[in-house]
Amino acid sequence: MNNLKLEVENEVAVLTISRPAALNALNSETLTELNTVLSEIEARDDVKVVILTGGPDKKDNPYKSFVAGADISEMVNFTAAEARAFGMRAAEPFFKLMNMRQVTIAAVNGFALGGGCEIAMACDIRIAADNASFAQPECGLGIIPGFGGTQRLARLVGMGRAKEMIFTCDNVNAEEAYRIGLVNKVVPKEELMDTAKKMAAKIASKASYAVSIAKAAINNGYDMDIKNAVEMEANLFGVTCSTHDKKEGMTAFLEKRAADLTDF
Ligand code: CO8
Repeated sequence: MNNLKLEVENEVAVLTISRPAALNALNSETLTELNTVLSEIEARDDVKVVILTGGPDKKDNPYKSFVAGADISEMVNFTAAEARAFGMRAAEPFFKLMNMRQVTIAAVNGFALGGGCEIAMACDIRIAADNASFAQPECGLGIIPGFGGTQRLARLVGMGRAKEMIFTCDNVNAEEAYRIGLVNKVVPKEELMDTAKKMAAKIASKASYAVSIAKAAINNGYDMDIKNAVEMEANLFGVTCSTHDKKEGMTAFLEKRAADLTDF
């Protein structure tokens, strides 16, 4: 991979987007690599959580940029058809981040602009360094957020705030992002990766199959009416009741011992 780095340790994958010369902007090559590596990760039983972060800039500053957007130099001459294809090239890996059986955490270490904000929103959980900033600057460039931003931002922060961010292109700092529900927590930048890894370890220590089913229940039910969503949940609850982990988890509780949870 030219633009991504993958490290796996203790059931947690750290996937780093690394294009130092362009503040980790997403070009076609990076999106293709991302799509491939996420498929590979999803097939691995030794990875329970994926942390997505941005690599250092060309001056080796690790807290400059998460992802500074889609690559403007690639988009500048797009025809409508090329633009659509580019959008779909991103949609596939973004849906993988959203729906893969592993939990995905964005560790936002600086600029999360345009496609950077959008890829963070495709993850299950967002942790921001205190210097991180978020924006959807597309309307200042004559385009709209096209990597899911018009849809995911409104779902996360509500329509009014999403419209304000998208129409004004204003930067939102980490504290404001936390206040409006765009990120789950804000930590001093030096503590970002430790915090993300601690949360990942906690999630990985739970019943991983149950976590993946819970993720599917939340995602699938979100766009359903409540009656069908609750019925779908009951069916998935039934699925978890057929597992080793359910028997072991409950028996271990009753026997007052630690559970040996193995399903995934
Ligand atoms: N694309 C390409 N190159 C970029 C990008 C980008 N998004 N962002 C930064 N770079 C490059 C710069 O051109 C510069 O390159 P060089 O050194 O060769 O001149 C290098 O990264 C460093 O950047 P700066 O010198 O500008 O660094 P500063 O610290 O001065 O500024 C900023 C940092 C504020 C982040 C600034 O670089 C900036 O404003 N970047 C663009 C941010 C932006 O507008 N992002 C949104 C892009 S549009 C988008 O994401 C659309 C997504 C949906 C697409 C849907 C398609 C279907």
